[in-house]
Amino acid sequence: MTDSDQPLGRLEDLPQDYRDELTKQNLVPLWPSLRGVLPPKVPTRQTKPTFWSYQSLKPLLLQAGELTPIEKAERRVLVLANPGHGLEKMQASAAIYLGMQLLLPGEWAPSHRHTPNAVRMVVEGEGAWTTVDGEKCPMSRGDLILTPTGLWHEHGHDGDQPVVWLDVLDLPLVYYMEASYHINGERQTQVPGRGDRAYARGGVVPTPVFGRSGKRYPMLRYPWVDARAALEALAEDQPDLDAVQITYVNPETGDDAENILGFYALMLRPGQTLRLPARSPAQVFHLIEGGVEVQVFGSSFTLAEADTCCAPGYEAVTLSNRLPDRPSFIFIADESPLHRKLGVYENRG
Ligand code: GTQ
Repeated sequence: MTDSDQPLGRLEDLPQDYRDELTKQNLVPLWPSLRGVLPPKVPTRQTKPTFWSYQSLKPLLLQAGELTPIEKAERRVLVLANPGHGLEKMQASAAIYLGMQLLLPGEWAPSHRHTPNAVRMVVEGEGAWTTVDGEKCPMSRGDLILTPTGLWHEHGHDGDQPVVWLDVLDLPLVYYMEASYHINGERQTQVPGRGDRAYARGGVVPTPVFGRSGKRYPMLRYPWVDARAALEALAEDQPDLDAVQITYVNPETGDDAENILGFYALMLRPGQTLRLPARSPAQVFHLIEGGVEVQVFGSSFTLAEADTCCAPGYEAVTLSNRLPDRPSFIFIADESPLHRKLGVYENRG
């Protein structure tokens, strides 16, 4: 037995009148809780590997469209909640919030801005758009749209079928920090200019006379056609490359697209199995195309298109493409930018 395994004194070992006096003065003895907050070697994780089937949740989401008008919801969302944290906490992991949002033809989710950062991954339906700080971003399947901290955003829908997208926010962390709030605003006026066009070609960036744009968020929409083409080119160009993966970045600086959560797209070659090493951040996997089995920490999930699952940090994850003749494409969100900034990022292999 090493020192760190020594059992420490318990609360019950202390006389009741002493404990009462501590409580009266808002004091707590550390030692009965020390191992709880600083467990040996591996952190305690509330985040349980959890799977959400799109086919199963979609009828409930459409039902929400009948039960609750958009005016009564503002954002008509079913939250993908991790039972390990308690469903009422509405979190997928310590820092990640996931929601499936429904917008029906003609509906409008009014303009607001808030401190948490968000992205939307479009799941199905055509004709919707999100306007972010005046830039109107069309929403097509697989597109990633950023609504970073403090930027005005509203959603509208000119198509004729329901549109569904996956919201990924760092809400649990920002709420925990007591820094989460929103402000409602007026309908935005569209401004000219589209980041997804200006930055459509990698390696070259717009350079107005006085230098680079200097915008923290120069690109707000990452079209799936471009991300997918980048993955296919990578795979073709490097036949031996295992992790055919791209990161969604700020095209001006190469930094992560947002400050707290990281966003990636991964292509699995036909029949490929890929082991992701055990790293400290929790992760979310959402299948854009194909069929994938995800194994993590004794759980195994079979993801069909539009299905989502999450994995706690400090666990290796194995991804297998179940299709022998076609690639599969996964959207991944994780807590890496946060862990790196805090200095707690680990890769344990
Ligand atoms: O679309 O602005 O899932 O503000 C949660 C909070 C979506 C949104 C969510 C939000 C939004």
